[in-house]
Amino acid sequence: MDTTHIASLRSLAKKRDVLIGAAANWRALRTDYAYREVLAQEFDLLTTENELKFGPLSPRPNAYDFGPAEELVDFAQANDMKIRGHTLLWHKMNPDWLTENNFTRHQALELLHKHIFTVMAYFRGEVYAWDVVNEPIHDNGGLRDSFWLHTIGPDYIEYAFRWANQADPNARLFINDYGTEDLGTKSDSLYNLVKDLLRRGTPINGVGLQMHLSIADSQDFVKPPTVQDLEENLRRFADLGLEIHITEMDVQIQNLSGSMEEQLERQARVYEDVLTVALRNPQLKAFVLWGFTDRYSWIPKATGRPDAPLPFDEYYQPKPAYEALYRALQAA
Ligand code: 9MR
Repeated sequence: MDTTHIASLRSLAKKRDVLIGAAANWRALRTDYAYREVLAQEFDLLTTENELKFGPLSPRPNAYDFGPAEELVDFAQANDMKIRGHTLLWHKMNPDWLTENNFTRHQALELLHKHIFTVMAYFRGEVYAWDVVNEPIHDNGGLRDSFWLHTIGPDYIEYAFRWANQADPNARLFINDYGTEDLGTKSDSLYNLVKDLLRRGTPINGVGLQMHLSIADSQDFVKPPTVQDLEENLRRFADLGLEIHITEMDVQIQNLSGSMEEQLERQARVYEDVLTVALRNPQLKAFVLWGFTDRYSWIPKATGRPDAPLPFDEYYQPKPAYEALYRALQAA
């Protein structure tokens, strides 16, 4: 670590009364000492990257393995970090026994109820915020097809929030999606969905904007929102009385032209702009990165290309993006 950093991101964030977090995974936590050190030093919020998804938790019917998730929770507690539970319902990473049986609507509702109560009761009081429903909006607007949508129907979302609220009344309940950071069809759909949920009295506390961005010109991926769009979008969600979490930020630079130094500077500017704008909104309560070191990012695996999307390099050295986050927190 560069010794010119007197403070850490978490100490700066604390002054501004916002949480700064990173997604973490069990394997890295288990095997990599430096990973644990930097995670605990810089962040005061930990999101479970995969360990609380339905498939990993319950590969066989009627059986749950909480071991890996529990290790993440224990680590967070030992280091005075809060936990974001990710995620109760998603269209991906579901167990085969769930998706490959022809369950009826009634059976699916029972399974949903059981899943929410089993998982949330287990971690009651320990998980500060849950992504109750993840990525419910289709990229073209409208609801995304999933086991839950086609088996239960659109009201699966409302059921999920009501049951989550019963299972742990003190947990903050979030709806989380990507591509909803700027103003556009998908973001409008999310806005209209939560507005409608609120009108029906659904217990939903906040909206998670993932913020998986790419500045690589040739990539079909979410581009950074303009400062104006982001500001306006955050304002409209905040005006509904919702909390805002930035939940999964990373910035792809693969295929960018220019020297590595220039690429990392461009990346840093995106981090700085997004955090600066987000911090201007009083409803911004947490700012979370999807990992923190390039060593374990999901992106090279998912895109099949090398990348460096996070604020620490593979050797845990802070990159310009780290300096950018630091500056943005200091200035807030
Ligand atoms: O980072 C996660 C990766 O390890 C998994 O293989 C992948 C499975 O689809 O999910 C990744 O996390 C996703 C998150 O749960 C929801 N938003 C998008 C994230 C990146 O794909």
